[in-house]
Amino acid sequence: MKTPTLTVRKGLLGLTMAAMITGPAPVMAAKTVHPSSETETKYEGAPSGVDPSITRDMITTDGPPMTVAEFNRAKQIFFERCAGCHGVLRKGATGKPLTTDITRERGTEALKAFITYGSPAGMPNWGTSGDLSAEQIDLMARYLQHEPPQPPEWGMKEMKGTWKVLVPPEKRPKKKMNRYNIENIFSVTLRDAGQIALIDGDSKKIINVIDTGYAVHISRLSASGRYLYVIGRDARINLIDLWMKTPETVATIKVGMEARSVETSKYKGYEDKYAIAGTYWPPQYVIMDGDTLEPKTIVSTRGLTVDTQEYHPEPRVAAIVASHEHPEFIVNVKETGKILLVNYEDIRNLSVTTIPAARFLHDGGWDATHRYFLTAANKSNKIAVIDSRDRDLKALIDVTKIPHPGRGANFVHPKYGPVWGTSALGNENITLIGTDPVKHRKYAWKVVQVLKGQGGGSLFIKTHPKSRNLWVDTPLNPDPKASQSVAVFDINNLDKGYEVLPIAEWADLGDGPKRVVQPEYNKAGDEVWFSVWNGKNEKSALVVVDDKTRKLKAVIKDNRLVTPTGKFNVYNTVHDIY
Ligand code: DHE
Repeated sequence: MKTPTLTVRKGLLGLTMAAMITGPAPVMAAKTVHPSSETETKYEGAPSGVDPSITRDMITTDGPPMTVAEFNRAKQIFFERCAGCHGVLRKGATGKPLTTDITRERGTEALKAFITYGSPAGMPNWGTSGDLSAEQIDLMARYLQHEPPQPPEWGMKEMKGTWKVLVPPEKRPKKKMNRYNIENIFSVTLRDAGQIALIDGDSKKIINVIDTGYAVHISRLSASGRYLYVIGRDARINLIDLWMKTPETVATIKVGMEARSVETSKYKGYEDKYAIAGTYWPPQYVIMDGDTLEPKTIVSTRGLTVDTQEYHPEPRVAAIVASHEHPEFIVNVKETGKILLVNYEDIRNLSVTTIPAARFLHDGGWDATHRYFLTAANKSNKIAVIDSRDRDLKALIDVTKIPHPGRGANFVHPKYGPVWGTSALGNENITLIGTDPVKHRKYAWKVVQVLKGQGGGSLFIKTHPKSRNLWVDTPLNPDPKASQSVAVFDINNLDKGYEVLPIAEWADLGDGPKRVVQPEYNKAGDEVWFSVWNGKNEKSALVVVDDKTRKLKAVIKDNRLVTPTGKFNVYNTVHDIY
């Protein structure tokens, strides 16, 4: 058995199946349209960040005959294509559990049929779509009847083995050493390049492109607005000092093998004292020193699910926000459906309030007062509302279908007062929820209006306190007319419906999927930036729209802008303006 070697696999996301699997080129069947939503497949089925070559494998005699080489090929396919939905340990996540008690009962022929044809519930038709050959499907059907390989854990020793302070705090600038308007800098995810681009929002020029974790995911800011925390899907965190002459990484650490979220402490008196990161694998979170990323306390999230109260070995950490009401991090745990309020006053003797919400917690954001955290339990079709002051669940609100808010959008509705909105992966609904339990009591924590957007496949919705526009993207919609444009509503006249802006056309990039993703405002709130997310080997761009006129203002093109997706304006991210 190979000794676990951890290799950071840049661009793993870009590897095609053919490059991964030796052996006879798969015979691709004619592609057919998938019965379930293609959207979900594109979104949930991203490759796992865990390196398959380091798992402990046990090919038991109870499963169908397989050689080690076959097992390893099947394992590679599973980690690349299936772990995102079914979990690394196959205990089930947004996809069904595939543990051997279930798969052996089904047997090889039934599993082959299921993998070939898929299901309307979201399982892709890997055979009839031509993605997997009959031989590969036979391999997978036998593989699933063996115990799932288990990646190694990742504890303090492993974290400290990757932890580097490149510039100690005492050696960092005592004042800002550059002339940038830092509050209007954008940190832009360059997803498949494993980098971020720092762009000066005033001049639209790239300040620096910094290597980060592979398939870098999100950026978050320190309370001070000086430091940027960037996390990659491979769970590598970069701490970047924006005061340096050219902003650069000053500390880095790898907190696991797969991750999505990072945040710093924001409560008065504790600003940036701690940073926290949550991982998909291993399922845990770690509290670190905010200034250096030194790991301090690691806590597993393994435990029982809120609904059936059964043990789950792989509850992944999704969104994390920092409370302004108490010295606490609010941590979404996806597969158990629990929201943890982690109190950091004493990180040796952690006190954690556990709030049962709903399974498959994902992303979310604050209401306009920054007291209430509204978060999607997306595959449960619910929005949970957490009162960060009273530390309890205010409501579980039914919405459809597969809500995906990002951090959501807050505005004052002409009739219902303050509302928070989410769009959805599974349909064209844009759901508005009342968020004012004082002056608009009867609308609080209820769906007050459902707008109809361009279609499903929406990921992000955004507005700004100085704007009357509500922007809704649909990057994962199968129709390029929707995925390559954006819908914008007039908040003063929502019933009028939306206007469509041809963002990808304005970027004028030529071939490729050119998905328009994630509206993000500048500090002044008079520009909206969009990513035109093209293929890894095609040209991408950022498009800047004038928020007042809704006219094209600028297109930022540069060969270094490889698959731009999330953009995080420093001022708006520090102050949770969305
Ligand atoms: Fe994300 C936020 C998880 C795919 C772009 N994404 C998040 C958050 C989670 C998450 C838990 C909230 C973090 C927080 O607030 O602390 N994302 C996942 C996945 O599990 C999923 C579905 C598949 C995967 O394997 O990663 C996934 N995400 C994607 C993409 O494919 C996107 C569109 C492109 C990309 O860059 O990978 C993408 N996710 C984003 C962005 C945010 C995000 C831009 C932050 C939005 C914000 O405004 O805060």
